[in-house]
Amino acid sequence: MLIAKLQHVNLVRLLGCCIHGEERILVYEYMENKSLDNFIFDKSRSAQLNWSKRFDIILGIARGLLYLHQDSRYKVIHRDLKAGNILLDKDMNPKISDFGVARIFGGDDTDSHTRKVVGTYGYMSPEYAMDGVFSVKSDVFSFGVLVLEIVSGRKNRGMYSGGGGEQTSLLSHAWKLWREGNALALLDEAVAGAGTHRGSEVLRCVQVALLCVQERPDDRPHMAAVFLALGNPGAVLPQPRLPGFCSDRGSTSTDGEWSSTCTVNDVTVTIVEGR
Ligand SMILES: *[C@@H]1O[C@H](CO)[C@@H](O)[C@H](O)[C@H]1NC(C)=O
Ligand SMILES: CC(=O)N[C@H]1CO[C@H](CO)[C@@H](O)[C@@H]1O
Repeated sequence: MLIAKLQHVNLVRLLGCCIHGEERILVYEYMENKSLDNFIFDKSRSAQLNWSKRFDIILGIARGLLYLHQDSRYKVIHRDLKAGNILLDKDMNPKISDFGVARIFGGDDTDSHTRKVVGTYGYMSPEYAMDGVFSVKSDVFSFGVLVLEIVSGRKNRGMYSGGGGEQTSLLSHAWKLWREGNALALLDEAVAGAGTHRGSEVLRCVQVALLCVQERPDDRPHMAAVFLALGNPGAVLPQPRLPGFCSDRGSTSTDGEWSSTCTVNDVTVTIVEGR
């Protein structure tokens, strides 16, 4: 019932359903180009997604999520936003799918607790993964991860070599490059090589994504602000603070080539990378 009532160009459309004995089937519109993860994480197919297409996809996902959070008559928290849940139609327009775990909220509820944490590691915000607290801001966190994945062509799950031989997650890798003023290096080689990207747009996407994945939910922007920031070249954006989960990587070692002190929630955390 919920899915049928939600209609937006960036949400997959439900055509019908079938409940027959044990079998429950939802029938969606057909998505010719499968899902986003098939493209961005695949070496041969990622080249088919140039920067302007990726940027369109990011804007489309933001539009769909803004609708779920704010512009539909219901307030819906998706709870499992990830590359595999972004379907692509024949023109590569993104459509958010899989509302299996979505929650619908009345006007005044802002967040909620659950004992059953459902979602996908790598996309879950710290407060949701650890305490089962979810809100629109946990979706915003997942959106930030997704944007970093679209920009870089890398999965947040799994570790990457950060260059100096050390292993690093996508979030801390992005944060490190941002702090070094080298965020353009995050761009997928398949895109960077083509040379048709607009650097200022890439940087704005990375900055917005880092704002979305900040540790404290209150520091993260709402989707309305995210959408405005993405589409507005003149937007003046705050400097992001330390991303979620990255404080775990705090280390007492100071002999790294890169280190940074950041204040999070009145606690001073030192990150050392590149040992
Ligand atoms: C990006 O790819 C699309 C097709 O997917 C094409 O229409 C467009 O011209 C390309 N843009 C650039 C800047 O190469
Ligand atoms: C980039 C890409 O693979 N696009 C395909 C999406 O689906 C349409 C319809 O099947 C194809 O024509 C496109 O080539």
